[in-house]
Amino acid sequence: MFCFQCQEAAKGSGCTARGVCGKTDEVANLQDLLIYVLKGISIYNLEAKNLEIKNEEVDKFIMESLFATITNANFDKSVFVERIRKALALREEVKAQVLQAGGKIEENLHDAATWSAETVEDFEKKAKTVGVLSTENEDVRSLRELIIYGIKGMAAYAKHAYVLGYKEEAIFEFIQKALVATTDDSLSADALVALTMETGKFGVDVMALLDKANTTTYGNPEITKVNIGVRNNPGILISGHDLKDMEELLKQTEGTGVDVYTHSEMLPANYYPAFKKYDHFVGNYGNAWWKQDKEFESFNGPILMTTNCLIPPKDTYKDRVYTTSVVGFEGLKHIEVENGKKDFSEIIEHAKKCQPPVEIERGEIVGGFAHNAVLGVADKVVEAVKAGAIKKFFVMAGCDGRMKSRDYYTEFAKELPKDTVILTAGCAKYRYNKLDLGDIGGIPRVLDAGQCNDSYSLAVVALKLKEVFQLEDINELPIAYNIAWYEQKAVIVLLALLYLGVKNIHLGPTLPAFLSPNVAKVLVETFGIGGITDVENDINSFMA
Ligand code: FSO
Ligand code: SF4
Repeated sequence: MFCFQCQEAAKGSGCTARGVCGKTDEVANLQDLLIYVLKGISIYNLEAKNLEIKNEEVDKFIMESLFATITNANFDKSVFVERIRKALALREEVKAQVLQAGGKIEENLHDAATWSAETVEDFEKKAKTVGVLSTENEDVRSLRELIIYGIKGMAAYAKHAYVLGYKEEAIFEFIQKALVATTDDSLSADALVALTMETGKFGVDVMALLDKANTTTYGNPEITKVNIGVRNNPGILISGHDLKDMEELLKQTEGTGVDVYTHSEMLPANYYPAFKKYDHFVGNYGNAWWKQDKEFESFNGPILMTTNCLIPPKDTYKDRVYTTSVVGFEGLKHIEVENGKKDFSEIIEHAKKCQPPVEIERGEIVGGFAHNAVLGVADKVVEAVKAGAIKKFFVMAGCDGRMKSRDYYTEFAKELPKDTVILTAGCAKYRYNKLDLGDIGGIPRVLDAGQCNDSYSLAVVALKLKEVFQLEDINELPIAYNIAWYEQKAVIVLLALLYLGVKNIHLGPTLPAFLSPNVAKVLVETFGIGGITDVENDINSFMA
């Protein structure tokens, strides 16, 4: 295996024998092969699209397969074997459709469009030859993978919108176009850079789509105090990003005597009017994903993982973890849609037999500062900026992770001058959302917009401020960007910000291993992207 898609890539260069995340060599290889066959399907499906043949099943399969390969989503070998089989079958179906419709299929098609096998042994053999390192030129490899990771994040967000009934053909088409582009040896580095920017454009589109899906279905997030303590009933802990699962779980647990708590990236569910109305929705338990090994244990009740980030479960609580959708791990119970619905009754019955959660914290945290809520108090914000009460905003969205070096973000938040405000989204917030950083004239100094995809809200706010202050360029605003990344959703968020013209983004705690020196140089020279140093130095340079 060779994998360098996340921030925790071994030695800052790539995981080889086994992933730092716990992904096995076998699973990593099969994920590579799945992506490879997706490229093959896309070669035919783009031609099918030209012929106006609609294949929603194919679009959905590609989207979900990409999502399943995201860091910490699925560790189950059998899932990838099955997906590869399905991919090969779908590829042949689309090919037959194209031929039947009189479409043109080029000679000398890429191997991804023609290779086939039936046995797991043959899959494994092939898998070893189609990974990241099969692209020899390191700059081409770097750009190809940057695009692939971007569309993985895009696919994840597209899937969340999709389950709520929102989709955009152009997004599916772009994902497939990008997959095919990574098989094209004739594309120059410049063409790949242009495609990277286009990935950012579709990143903005997919986040806007998801924002529309979430807010139309569940209302606009409201400024909310979220309880972080516990009650004395058995509970279910729900993690990940899927709001549809959240809704179903709340409905099905109502009146059962079982409470519901969010974990990690599900915290923002507490901000939505449609969920707040449930009395048995108690609040949030715990912190970011990487602390689950301790927090799932002390929670005592069952846990539902709706998306990443899952870490390989410990035996002490393994029997209480349930997965759904693209999440998977050998030996965990998996719940799928049946007759258009997910039945969580097994989890509910399980919860009834468990002890209530052990209290690990007490109190409240405040969030819900998505675009609608912030724009609602825009006058106050603008006034505070004009009066000099707020000197600068710091966008600190992104992800948390287990590296010790991430203490930097807690220190950074603590040391920021008191006339600054942090705008956050994603699980990065857990590094500072429980510090008492105070407020500026009633505006809290940490404004949490929501999940990582709600970084879109931060962009909407920035664009609005640009308009209010009548500025030409988004970079003239008093906003600095100090973003923490971990997995591929953060890649699409970053590309979206670059597409919107945001410059001088600082990315940490380390720069991606998949950026070759030359590609990193382009990002530095064109967009002013930089890493982080130490807190004092960075704050000084940001404030200068
Ligand atoms: Fe975090 Fe994990 Fe939301 Fe990511 S829980 S790290 S960027 O999946 O998606 O922020
Ligand atoms: Fe390593 Fe990250 Fe890949 Fe896991 S996802 S194998 S930790 S680079």
